[in-house]
Amino acid sequence: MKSKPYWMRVIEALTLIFAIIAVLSPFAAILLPRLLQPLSTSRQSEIAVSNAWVRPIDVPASSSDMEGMSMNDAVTAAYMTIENRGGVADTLISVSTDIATTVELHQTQIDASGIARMRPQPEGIEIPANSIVKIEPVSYHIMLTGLTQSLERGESIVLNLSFASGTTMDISAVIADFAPEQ
Ligand SMILES: [Cu+2]
Repeated sequence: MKSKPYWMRVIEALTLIFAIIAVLSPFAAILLPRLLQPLSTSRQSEIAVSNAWVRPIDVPASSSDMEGMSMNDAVTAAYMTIENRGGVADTLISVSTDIATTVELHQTQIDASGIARMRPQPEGIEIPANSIVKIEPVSYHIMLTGLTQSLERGESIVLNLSFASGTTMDISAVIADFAPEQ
């Protein structure tokens, strides 16, 4: 039996490649825009996070060797602007990050004698429908305790946010002494 000529095999191979591309292209059309979406936006809940920043802190290298004792003295705070573009309220319920053992949502309140105190917000921070909540030094902060590394100005860290709606997102927070320019 005579084998197929070389040119026919080439055409068959090309046909197969084009068929695979044709089958996969609708998936690419669906997946590519999702991959290209900015890190800080989420389709499902219409929550958008911007201006995230975290205060720098120096964690001595030796302290992390001491079984978490003095390591947990290292404390800093993160801030950000959260916009809810949807018609349903949502709540930021928790934040986590690789670089801190504990992350808590706190509110800053000035008491009768003018002293600023922090109050944990175990229920989370509500982001009402169609509104912007600023987690900023005078209102709320995200408290990071037990840092495992120093935070150097100009670098950034990743924070994972979880909302009551089930939305989770990774956002990048720049390490700085002040909020970034809007
Ligand atoms: Cu605090």
